[in-house]
Amino acid sequence: MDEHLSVGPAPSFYGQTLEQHLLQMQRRQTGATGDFTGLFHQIALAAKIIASQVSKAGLANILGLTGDVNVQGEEVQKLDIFANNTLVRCVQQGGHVCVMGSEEVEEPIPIPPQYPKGKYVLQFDPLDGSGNIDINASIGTIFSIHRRKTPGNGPGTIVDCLQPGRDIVAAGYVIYGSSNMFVYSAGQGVHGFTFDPAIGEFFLSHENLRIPKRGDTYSINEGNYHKWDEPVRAWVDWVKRDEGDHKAYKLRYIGAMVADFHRTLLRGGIFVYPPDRKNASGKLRLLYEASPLAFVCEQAGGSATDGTTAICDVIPTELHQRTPLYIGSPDDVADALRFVGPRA
Ligand code: AHM
Ligand code: MG
Repeated sequence: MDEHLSVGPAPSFYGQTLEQHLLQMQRRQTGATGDFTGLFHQIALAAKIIASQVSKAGLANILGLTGDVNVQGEEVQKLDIFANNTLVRCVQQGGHVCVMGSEEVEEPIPIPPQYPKGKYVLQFDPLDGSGNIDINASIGTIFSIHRRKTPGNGPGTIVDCLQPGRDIVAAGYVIYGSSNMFVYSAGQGVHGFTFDPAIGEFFLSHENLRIPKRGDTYSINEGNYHKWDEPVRAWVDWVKRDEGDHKAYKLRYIGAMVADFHRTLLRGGIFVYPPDRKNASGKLRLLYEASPLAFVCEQAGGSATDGTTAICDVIPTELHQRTPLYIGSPDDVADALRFVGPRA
């Protein structure tokens, strides 16, 4: 009789949360103070708040342009500002960072005097691909964490911000898409967590992600074809042609790097934003767009270059420095470099 009693559907199995995963990693590190886990907790909190606003952007009447122009000379959308302020407010009081850098703010962001200054530096693009907001397509947040370089425990400076990808302690991104995901690496592989809105937590869904050695997709704004240098055009002409063993690649481009990169990470292939006649150094920003994704990509077995140097080895000289970017499966990046790389 008892076996016929219904107690509702069997509970679904939930794996490790982002926080549990971080705590487990922390326990493996001798001398870990919990600072790092605390900082991640604040970033994850900001991500949840941003995700919640993004998902009801239309309802919340938050769509549209503020009319301001950001430091990149682009019109700022309301959610960009909201995302920026959310990250700053969630992180600044935690005592884990000494300075921050954001795509939306011209100068390094100081920690207000009433809060303690920590040993980390956080840099971020609060809402990458914000042009996609109005059409309900994926957007994301990108971040990187470095150790501070300036001595002591006073306010951090621009020196703390201008560090190469090679010195990143952890980096990742949050994608606000058909589901919301938090993907990060702290130098021990790349791990992806999917948000369950009913529970309000990110759960481990993609452990130890590895990018395929080669894919079958290229991702580039081909509308710029006539603004590119000849080597970039030659590579694109080749990549979409059947030639010997090489089969023509598919083109996918949503116009939000987090989304294009996420697909590239899972399925393989290459994402490219080359220099062009309008943007001599490319369009993407080194410190809070290219470097963090290059770090994640390398950790997943992929590669990332500006055409000459591995992105992680580029020494930044400016907070909002731009860089060309070729990122993805190692064999696909190597193929692109045969066309655009330094001549042997
Ligand atoms: P944003 O940070 O202002 O949103 O700009 C960066 C975005 C990337 O996400 C995307 O890959 C690229 O700009 C798209 O540029 P384009 O429209 O020139 O193809
Ligand atoms: Mg961006």
